[in-house]
Amino acid sequence: MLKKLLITGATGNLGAVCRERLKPIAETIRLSDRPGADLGQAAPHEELVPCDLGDKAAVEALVEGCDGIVHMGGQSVEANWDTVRNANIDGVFHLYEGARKSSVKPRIIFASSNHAIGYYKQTQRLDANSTPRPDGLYGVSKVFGEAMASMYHDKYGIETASVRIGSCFPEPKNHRMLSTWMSFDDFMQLIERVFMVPRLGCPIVYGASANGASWWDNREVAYLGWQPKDNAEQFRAKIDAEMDPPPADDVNALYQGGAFCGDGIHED
Ligand code: NAI
Ligand code: 15L
Repeated sequence: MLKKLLITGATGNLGAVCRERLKPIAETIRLSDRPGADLGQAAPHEELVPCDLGDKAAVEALVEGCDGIVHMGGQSVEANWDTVRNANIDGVFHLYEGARKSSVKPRIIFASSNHAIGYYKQTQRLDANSTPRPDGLYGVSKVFGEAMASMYHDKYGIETASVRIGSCFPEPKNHRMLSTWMSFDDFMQLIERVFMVPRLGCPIVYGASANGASWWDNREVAYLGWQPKDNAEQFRAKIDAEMDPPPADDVNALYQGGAFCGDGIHED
């Protein structure tokens, strides 16, 4: 059991799920989000520590003493460079500097994204050795995060699972997500396995359920013992009834990153 688990981005979609579901794996959970975000009341096992990821001193203090970190905080879709840089470039540097300086060496889950590999065609099959093909500034920031995880592992032995999350929502919302969807149950099981396995290293994991239409191969991380149980196929008939599939020449049908590949650079 972890002594103190830090969850960043705790008021976000996935941070809130982690807050609710990860209680059994840690004695204390330290919850953080940006100042002003509504973290609510602290339960007896919780600590609330708001801070902006762009504030180096505050992030280093946030990380101190935590033996586990689920790093969900950050800019979670495409945005202008200042926004992406502050949360996902500076923020990740601050988090790893906090980890390096901490009195306790933490194990980290980094919420990477399928947008780190978004420009691969949907006809291609990827595994942990597939080189990045980011589909925007946001995707580039996730590649940066994976590189930071790798460097801090090689130099300082800090272990991180970089999870290239597909689409983690209650249900898949469109035809593309029949391939990219990850259920909350499967994600929580993955997080538990990452903290349970004796040696983690610094793997890349594709964050998707056992989808019949998957593009991703997680054989390289079989040692985690993660066995996703859900399959987006259970929603195919519902999605077919709700919408037409995208035309074959649409980015949503061509590229793994879908609509993000059709988005330009956000200038402000
Ligand atoms: P979200 O946008 O709901 O939550 C992100 C949280 O980070 C928010 O609560 C926000 O206030 C916080 N945050 C943003 N900038 C910050 C800053 N400068 N300082 C402190 N906190 C800041 O996103 P969601 O869906 O919960 O995703 C969590 C993580 O997983 C994100 O890093 C996202 O990029 C990644 N991800 C999520 C996917 C999904 O399907 N939900 C897919 C791929 C990656
Ligand atoms: C992401 O990286 C986003 O954080 C999430 O909101 C979804 O857009 C997801 O990718 C996706 O590609 O479906």
